[in-house]
Amino acid sequence: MTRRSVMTLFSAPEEPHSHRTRIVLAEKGVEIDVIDVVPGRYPEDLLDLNPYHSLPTLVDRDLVLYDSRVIIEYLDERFPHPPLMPVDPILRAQFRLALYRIERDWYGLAQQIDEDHDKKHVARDRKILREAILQSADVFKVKPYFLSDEFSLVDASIAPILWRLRHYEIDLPPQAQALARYAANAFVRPSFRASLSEAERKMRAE
Ligand SMILES: N[C@@H](CCC(=O)N[C@@H](CS)C(=O)NCC(=O)O)C(=O)O
Repeated sequence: MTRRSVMTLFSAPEEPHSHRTRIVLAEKGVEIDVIDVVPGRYPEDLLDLNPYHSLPTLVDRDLVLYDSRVIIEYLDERFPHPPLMPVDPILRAQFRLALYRIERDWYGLAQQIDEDHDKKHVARDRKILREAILQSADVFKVKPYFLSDEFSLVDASIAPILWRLRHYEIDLPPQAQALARYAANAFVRPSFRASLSEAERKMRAE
């Protein structure tokens, strides 16, 4: 079911912060105008609305939000079903901590890989990101999703990075089966398929 909405998302079609926002929108079944923005070529409206000119930026009537974390938490509260955060305060705190670490470590490195022009730096960042992902692999043995039977904001944040592993030229070893299974679970979700931009679809085209 789609809900009527007048929201607009300014989105970077190749970029994980925008991707996780599109996944959450699709999970919630929110109808939205997605405006693909090429970084550096921002529409006038966006320059007026967001002092940081960052993507993604969400416009919901008079409300303008930026920073993907602020946006996805807002969407989860504005459209409570299906809930994408646990109810228990301790679990919520653990999920928030996971979001913090994914943003700081994985998203930070991914951005450096995409933006740094120094080959040595990129090779170093690839290696660090690969190790960080492998270090977390045991978490994915426990449940189908991150510490849960239900898909959450944490999964919506991890999936864009796992989707891009080939794009980042990162191979996972055969021992990382649980991680591969977890990724496959996320990628087959209708919301995940619906979230993909053309450029993202091509990232894993055979
Ligand atoms: N913390 C922000 C980071 C987003 C981000 O880095 N977006 C890039 C994507 S292209 C961007 O807008 N860069 C251009 C800029 O910051 O001017 C978020 O979570 O939304």
